[in-house]
Amino acid sequence: MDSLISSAYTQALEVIGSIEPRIADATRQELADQRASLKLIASENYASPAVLLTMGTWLSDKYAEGTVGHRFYAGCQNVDTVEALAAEHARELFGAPYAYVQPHSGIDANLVAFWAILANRIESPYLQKMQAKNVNELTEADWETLRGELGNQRLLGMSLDAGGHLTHGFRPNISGKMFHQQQYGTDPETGLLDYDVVAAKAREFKPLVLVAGYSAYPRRIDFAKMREIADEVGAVLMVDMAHFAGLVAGKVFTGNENPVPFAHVTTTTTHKSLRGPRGGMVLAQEEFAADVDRGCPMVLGGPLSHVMAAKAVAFAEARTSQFQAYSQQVADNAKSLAEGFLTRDANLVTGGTDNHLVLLDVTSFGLTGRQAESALLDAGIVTNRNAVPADPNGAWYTSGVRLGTPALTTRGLGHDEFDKVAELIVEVLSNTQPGTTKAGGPSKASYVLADGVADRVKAESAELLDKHPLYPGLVLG
Ligand code: DSN
Repeated sequence: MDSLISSAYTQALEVIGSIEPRIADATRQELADQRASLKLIASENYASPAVLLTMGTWLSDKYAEGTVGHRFYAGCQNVDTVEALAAEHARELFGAPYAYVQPHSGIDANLVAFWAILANRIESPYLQKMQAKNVNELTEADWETLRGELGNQRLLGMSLDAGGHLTHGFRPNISGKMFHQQQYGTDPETGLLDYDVVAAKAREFKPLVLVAGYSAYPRRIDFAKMREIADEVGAVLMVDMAHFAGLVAGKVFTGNENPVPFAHVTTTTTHKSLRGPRGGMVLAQEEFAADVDRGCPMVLGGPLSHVMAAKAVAFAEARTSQFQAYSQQVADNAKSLAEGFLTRDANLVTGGTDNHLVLLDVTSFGLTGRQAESALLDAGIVTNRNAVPADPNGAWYTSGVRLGTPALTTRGLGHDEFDKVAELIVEVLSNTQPGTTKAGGPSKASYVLADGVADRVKAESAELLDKHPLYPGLVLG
């Protein structure tokens, strides 16, 4: 198999290089760079060669707006097979009554979910006419009323600096503009979600949509409690599990920690801890299925058939016992990483983790997140800066660095190696000083990394990485 994969990619890059060599070169270089760095971006992973190869085919050439068996283009029989299979695998994997595998990204999935919730829950004669396709009966005044009704619905979601996502009602995002929004945060002392505070806000605000889920919260959520809150105030519970879908599929998050049985609508990406192709998906209870199904072409452009095919392959991989073991290791490794920081006196938001990520507060190193991210990159450690709750440095410079274990766990790193990763990170940050601006004042961006540290850390990382090669057996000729 290794030689087949090596020869497939070698030949593919030759074909690509014969047309645009710079693209072939960048693709080769990306593999080399990924192989040589410690990738700790919590939202990234390494998809299997089977998933990657599935994306590089002529399925990409087909337009297939609509849904299975109900397309706006002729000749979609094979795309129907692909989409139906991906949806079937997704339903089985997550125990969901309905799955929509067309969204191109997590943000697209959330937009489809928002539209489906509005269409399903707003009791508007105008909307009913629109759904019944009698749109020509609507006057300009009707449209005006409809826009007012749709545009003023209420959404309550977790704030960005507490770990929520942009699409959970962040003001500058479309979700914070199309909805009348309010946000819940985390406890200022513990950094933890306080369900009583969420419930109190929900009672007062009475949202149509209660959004749960996160991009940078290092803890699990009790979705039964969130559903209770939603039910009490008559809200729809929408869960964005983009970050932890792999932990749900891998049965690490079960019972109240699995959102799928509790949420009316669950959205996700497919490329993070789930380790599939870059893309999105919506899972829903039956009552929302017809509205979600209208995602394309009412919200989305034509589905990417080659990516839906790769989703089917990834879901087939995710139902194996190997994937379950992998997911458990992702969570175990995050604990090792967190312990590695705590034993070296570094500060973590919430004091630790019980999912796949840790949020390191770099204030105690005298750095901004931006300085820390850049210094770590110099040493071959790829992370992303991230706001911490009530961050004094805002969302651009930040005071934190977010670190996740899904990618390096795919490479095979384990407990002791993640402790070593924490040691290397602390070594870099302890040897980094904030720089100055051109005018000589304090800078939030520039930094000075002590001589020799980057090379020393790179050499130590190389020892870890060489033991766990990325795509072992893949040799480009
Ligand atoms: N870009 C994703 C992440 O890094 O969490 C969220 O959009």
